[in-house]
Amino acid sequence: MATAIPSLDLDPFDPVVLADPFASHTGLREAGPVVFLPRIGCFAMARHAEVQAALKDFETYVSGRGVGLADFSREEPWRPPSLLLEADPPLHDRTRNLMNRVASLASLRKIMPEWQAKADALVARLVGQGPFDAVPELAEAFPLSVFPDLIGLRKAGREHLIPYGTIAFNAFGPRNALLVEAMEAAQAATAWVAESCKRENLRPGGWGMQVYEAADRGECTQAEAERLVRSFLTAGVDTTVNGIAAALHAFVQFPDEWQRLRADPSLVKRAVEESLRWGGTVQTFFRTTSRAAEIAGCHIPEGSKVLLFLAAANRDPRRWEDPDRFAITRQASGHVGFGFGIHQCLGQMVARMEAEAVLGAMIPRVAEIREAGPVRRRLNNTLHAIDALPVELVPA
Ligand code: OVM
Repeated sequence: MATAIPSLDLDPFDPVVLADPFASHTGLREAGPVVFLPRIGCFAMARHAEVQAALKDFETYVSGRGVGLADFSREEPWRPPSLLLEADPPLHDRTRNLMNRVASLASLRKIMPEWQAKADALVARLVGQGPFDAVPELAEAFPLSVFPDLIGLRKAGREHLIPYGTIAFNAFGPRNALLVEAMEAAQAATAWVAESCKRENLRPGGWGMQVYEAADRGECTQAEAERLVRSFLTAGVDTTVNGIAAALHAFVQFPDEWQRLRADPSLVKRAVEESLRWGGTVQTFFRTTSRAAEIAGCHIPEGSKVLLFLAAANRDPRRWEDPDRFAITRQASGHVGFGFGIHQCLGQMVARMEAEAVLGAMIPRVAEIREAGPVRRRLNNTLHAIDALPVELVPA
């Protein structure tokens, strides 16, 4: 006997839902291990156990038909598919192994002192300056000061990186006003990114050029290298910007946790992990069933789109105690903020290192992170993004 799958009258891409996605998570989790969303014609999972199980079973829940609402076997994707995110084995494993060697922990460790010095200088400038908007001046400024140089991008036009990320993350949802507006606003960004991925526009020594050098060794074609470099540019900026913003926002809302971190700076890695669990930067990703699936006694037919609520899984009370509480001393590992399984975030160490550098710079210098105005959201079909975060950093 199959367990009946309840229907829920929820459009996850409705602006009201996007403005406060956490409000809909309880209903999604409590309706059942699998729910059907007739408003978008997709199945959905929001509990940690099922989200993780689906991510683990990459042969049933495939990525090659797109990880957004569009089924690439029926609809043409808005750009040539990513050779990592929107690919399945064996192609995925070949490209992923190549990219893992480029985006290595060893190369990141080498540059961490340089990143820390940059974060220290940036924070030193912002402390005691009165109120400022932490989104442009810190959450955007820091990643933009380190990541494009890591890839080896040309200097001119880097302002296109965030608008391009906005398009890409909106494109996982329906063709709603958010996507149409992002595309219209950032036509030039798409062209700039395409140009920037070309070999002649990448600096020697950067991660971008290293992908081409892997192509020279026969690990992929030159055309594949160009598209793999695009993955760095698409996935590496908007995500870390909003990850840092979410961490700052968490400490604004839980000031005692900032004092706890200042009292024991060795908690910084835990704090970053907890903000990844709590913050919900990447809210959702889809998979498509390659065959009939059974999960928690529920039957999902072949060819179904399944929406996985990563951020809801990260606050599932079945998995975490008092999940809505931001608590830096908790064991947050096991969160699915970076996904799980073969597609788990390639750049996760970049994201962690950037956040650690920012918090590390703030710990000795900032006695208090004071709210200086209302937080404003930037609605996006995939990201839980912050548009404005007015704060004042009280000097230590
Ligand atoms: C990609 C990619 C990977 C992860 C996330 C993402 C837009 C894109 O390979 O292009 O979001």
